[in-house]
Amino acid sequence: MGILNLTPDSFSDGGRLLVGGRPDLHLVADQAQEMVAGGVDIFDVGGESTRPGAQLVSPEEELARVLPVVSLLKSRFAIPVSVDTSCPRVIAATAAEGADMINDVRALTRPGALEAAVRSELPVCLMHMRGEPGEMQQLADYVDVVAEVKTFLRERVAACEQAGISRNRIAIDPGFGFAKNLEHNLALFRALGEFAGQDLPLLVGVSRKRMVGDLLGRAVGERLHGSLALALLAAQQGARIIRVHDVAATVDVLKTLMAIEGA
Ligand code: YH5
Repeated sequence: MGILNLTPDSFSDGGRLLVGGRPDLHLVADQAQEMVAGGVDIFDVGGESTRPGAQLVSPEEELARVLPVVSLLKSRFAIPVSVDTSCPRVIAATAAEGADMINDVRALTRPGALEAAVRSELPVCLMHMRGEPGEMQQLADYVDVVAEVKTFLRERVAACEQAGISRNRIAIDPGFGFAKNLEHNLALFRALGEFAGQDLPLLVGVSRKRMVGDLLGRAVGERLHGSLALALLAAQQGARIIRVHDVAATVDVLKTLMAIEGA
């Protein structure tokens, strides 16, 4: 899964695809084309920054960032488009534009989000986090992080199934870096095999994150090698979707694993 970040947040890779605060469709098309050349399977388009301390974005602003890009990607590429959103209006509007999946870091807990996802009939990815991005690191407090994340995801999967999203449309994600410190991230990473064994596709996103920085003492621009190592280790433990910035490099790594595993 290749990340197309449409936020102005210059912390990681944000802002690179925007001109005057809005996505520049030439820049987006070039970035998407590079990902296609690298072997991307899914685009992930996001217009809300979830960085700690980031401003909340209005539905209007989020839609103005995301909708033209979904439209562009659907018209130019035969690659499924995931939308990284928690907002019911964004779910509905992007689904109508042809989006293929909803990736919600809030696991469809916002009022109206679950209903919008049901109406969209799209597959969903449910991710674990606590609180809101601005305060979430204060909530990084667990007795047993693996058990607590598992319980949360089990409850959200049950809520989705009850609302009418069938199990074969649900993926799960422990949410690396979201209300977690390094110790929590490591415990969850070591338990990825257990998450993968729950008969739902497992999505893992660690690309360039602070977890990599903490492990290696690397600034955000120097985290490729660590991100690739974690991508491989996640896939080896059964992760089915790896969310990354660096598609070509990650695809090479995953191809070597698939060759060795004979998959
Ligand atoms: C995720 O894990 N993450 S947005 C800080 C960074 C680098 C990257 C420089 N959306 C996930 O990618 N969706 C995000 O430090 C996600 N799983 C799913 N399903 C945060 C992000 C990032 C943050």
